[in-house]
Amino acid sequence: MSKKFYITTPIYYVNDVPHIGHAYTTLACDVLARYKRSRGFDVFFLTGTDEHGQKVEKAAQAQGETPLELADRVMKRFQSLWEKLNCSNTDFIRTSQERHKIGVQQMFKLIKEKGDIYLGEYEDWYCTPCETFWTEKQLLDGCCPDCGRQTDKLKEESYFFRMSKYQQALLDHIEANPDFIQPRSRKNEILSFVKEGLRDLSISRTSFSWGIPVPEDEKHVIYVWFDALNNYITALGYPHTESGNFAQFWPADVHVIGKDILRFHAVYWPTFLLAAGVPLPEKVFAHGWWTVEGQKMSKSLRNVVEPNMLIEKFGVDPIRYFLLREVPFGLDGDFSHTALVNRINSDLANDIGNLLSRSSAMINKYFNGSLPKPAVDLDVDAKLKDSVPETVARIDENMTELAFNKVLIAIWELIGAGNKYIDETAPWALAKDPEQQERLGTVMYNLMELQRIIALLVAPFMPETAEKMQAVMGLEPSSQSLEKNEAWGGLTPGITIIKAEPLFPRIEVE
Ligand code: ME8
Repeated sequence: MSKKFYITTPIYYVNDVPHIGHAYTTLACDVLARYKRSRGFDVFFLTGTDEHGQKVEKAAQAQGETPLELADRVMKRFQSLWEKLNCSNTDFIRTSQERHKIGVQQMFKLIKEKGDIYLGEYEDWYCTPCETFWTEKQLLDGCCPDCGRQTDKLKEESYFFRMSKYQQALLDHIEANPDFIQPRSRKNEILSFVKEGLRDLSISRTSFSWGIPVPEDEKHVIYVWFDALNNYITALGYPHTESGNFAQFWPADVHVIGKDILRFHAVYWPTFLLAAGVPLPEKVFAHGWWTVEGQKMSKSLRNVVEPNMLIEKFGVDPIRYFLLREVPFGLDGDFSHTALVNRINSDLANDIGNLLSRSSAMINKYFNGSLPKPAVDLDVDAKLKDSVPETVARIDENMTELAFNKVLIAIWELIGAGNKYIDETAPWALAKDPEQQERLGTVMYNLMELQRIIALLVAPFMPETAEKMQAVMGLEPSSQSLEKNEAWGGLTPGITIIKAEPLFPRIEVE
């Protein structure tokens, strides 16, 4: 049986439109999904939308549409962005789908029958005009954070999940599985939260109706997190656990999320699963937060970075590259146009772009576009070839850690080695001496062969660029698995090398 890999993004709320922060998470998952496929894994890559709740119900009302109509409209924007960004997700789950509802209700029933869901009373601050409950912490000077009016302490009947019962089991799991919460620096934050004591969790509401009804008590709808988190298993066919995707892919290998929702994924989710007797995910990875030109991204500051606009201006691959290269995954980062343009001009146009233009132009000039046979091997060649397996090993190691920026640094060192190889071997000088024809041929072969492998390595990050590079060498992208093609010597002498167009046009700085 082939190795499996199950990776998920958060499901995004439909009360916001997609921005660069959402794109970041989904792209990171896409890179890992593509890399794992290239390593021979059977990959299930899930994303989707979180569509229920009072906010969506109200926003729809305000616009004179049904909540489902609103969700249909916004979810399409997410879906079309993922297509544009070349995301290779296997499935797209919506919490309004029947398959999700069935799974969530089943889980609710099962935990309730076990006695870990019970009916109680939920007490919090209620804003009557907004019909919204707020926690003490959410209030602004005691008033509703949305409309600024007075709130009252109110009670509502609610179902509770006995989360307190699973405190010790969760602590034991976190201690026994040091990789469960990543980056490791975030583990302590979760440990101290759990050690302070887990309270039972309110998981239903009667104050709105846009949600999944509680089985056998339909005046309640299941409250957001119990609904949303279950997407990770309902998409695989839960409650059918014996066969199909659930049997093949669960437990998830990694849930990739932003640091804002770590607590829900590292505390609520595992306790739900413990109660339901479902194995826990292997890993939850919380990445950092993007600011824009030094400021928090927000609608009121009108600085929300819209991915479609960026794609139009700079192209898909530069955005994919920039987001994963600029900031170590796990840390916060700042998005600035200057940094983006600098990366495009230096790393993309200069480094990888020039290597292909220079080498393909020389093969066309000196060998009429026919790839020569390697013959004379010198130390400088051996050094270049040896750097390939070293780089691949670094990539494998860093991909496991989701250290995308380190993977890209390693690839760019290899690109740098290629450019240095041209300077050291000075093909233009060899070309002047007819006796050096074989040597010149060897240099040209090695340069192209290096780039055949570089194309494989950059493919998870920049799939279109990899295809363009492969097209220059007449290679079919579909047959390019890293697993089968990483060994030196894949290019057959005599094939035609096309003179490459620049991979990335330089951006003039205004
Ligand atoms: O929280 N920087 O959905 P959401 C980096 N529906 N990442 C960012 C970001 C930023 N400035 N802004 C958003 C939800 N993100 C729930 C999740 S999962 C069962 C339910 C990314 O639409 C980041 O991944 O608010 C964050 O976790 C996610 O968007 C929140 O998306």
